[in-house]
Amino acid sequence: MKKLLTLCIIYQHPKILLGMKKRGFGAGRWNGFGGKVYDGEVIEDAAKREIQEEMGIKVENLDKVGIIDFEFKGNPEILQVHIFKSDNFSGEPTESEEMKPQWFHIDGIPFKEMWPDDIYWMPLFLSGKRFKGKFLFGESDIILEQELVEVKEI
Ligand code: 6OG
Repeated sequence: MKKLLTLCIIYQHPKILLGMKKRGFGAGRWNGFGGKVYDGEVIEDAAKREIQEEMGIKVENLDKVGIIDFEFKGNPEILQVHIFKSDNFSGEPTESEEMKPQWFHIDGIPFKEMWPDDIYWMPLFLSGKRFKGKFLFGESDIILEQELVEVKEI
């Protein structure tokens, strides 16, 4: 079974906007903003909706830069995360019940407090590349297998 999710990072060089996830899946980690795509919902619309819900800002121009499939050993479900980038928004990033937004300089991204896959694809993200990948996680969210390739189109 495949579950579609979105993940959006606002990138205004040299800073990116991340949020501390306060509850649910990935709580305690810094991450981009996003969540589940509803049945019948356009993926990009889901990304915009989640950004609005999680920090109260509106984004118009989303650029899809990556797709990564995540699997957890012993669980048949595949989380397919569609990763977007945006460089502009309207409104003020505001803390919600789910996320606490914060800007980070790209030389100070808190990888130790992020999902362990992020350190692999973030350099591609920051350098304007597009990518596809697959990560298999084991116990304690350790990466057991990974594939990551740069692609021309997504
Ligand atoms: P909710 O299910 O709470 O949204 N997400 C991941 N992000 C990274 N960087 N690595 C992962 O490795 C991830 N798995 C899920 C997608 C969950 C949010 O977390 C992202 C969504 O933005 C396993 O609504």
